[in-house]
Amino acid sequence: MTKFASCIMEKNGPQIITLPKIFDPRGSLTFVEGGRHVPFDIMRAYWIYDVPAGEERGGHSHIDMHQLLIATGGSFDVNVTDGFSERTFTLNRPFEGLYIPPGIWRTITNFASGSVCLSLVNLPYYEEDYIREYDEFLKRARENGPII
Ligand code: T46
Repeated sequence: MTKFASCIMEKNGPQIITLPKIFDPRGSLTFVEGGRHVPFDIMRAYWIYDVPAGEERGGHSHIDMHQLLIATGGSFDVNVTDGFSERTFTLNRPFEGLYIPPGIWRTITNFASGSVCLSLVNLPYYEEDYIREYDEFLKRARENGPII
């Protein structure tokens, strides 16, 4: 975290980061810079959309991946746990992102029709970074201690 001194974080766990919002009569604009607004370099972006009603995404944790999730359109819930406690964040504002550090199990639920979930992360895609078995996640969580 020290590398990113300009990114002010209250704590290390999952948290909402309010991004700059440039109001303009033509419409609003929001931007994000790696290392400035989020405590990691942004290497990859992907987005989830056309989610059928009642479907759920996620259901895993990451070993090294830092992430910012943004509802660029619509609304959904991000349920996070560190294996000790859990929280639910509702994302529905394009100028707010949910920062998720490594070691957090997440599920994304309650997608409103037409929602888009943008994800900005610090790593390329590789399956070895995923923990997809909840028992394995809990074992690692007990070794690492609480984050939330
Ligand atoms: C996360 C949540 C929010 C790729 O080939 N490249 C990629 O960059 C990504 C993200 C996925 N994929 C492939 C891997 C799977 O065959 O796309 C397929 C679906 O991925 P997955 O089942 O992991 O999707 P979600 O919605 O469960 O999870 C995704 C991200 O993988 C994950 O990092 O945090 O969105």
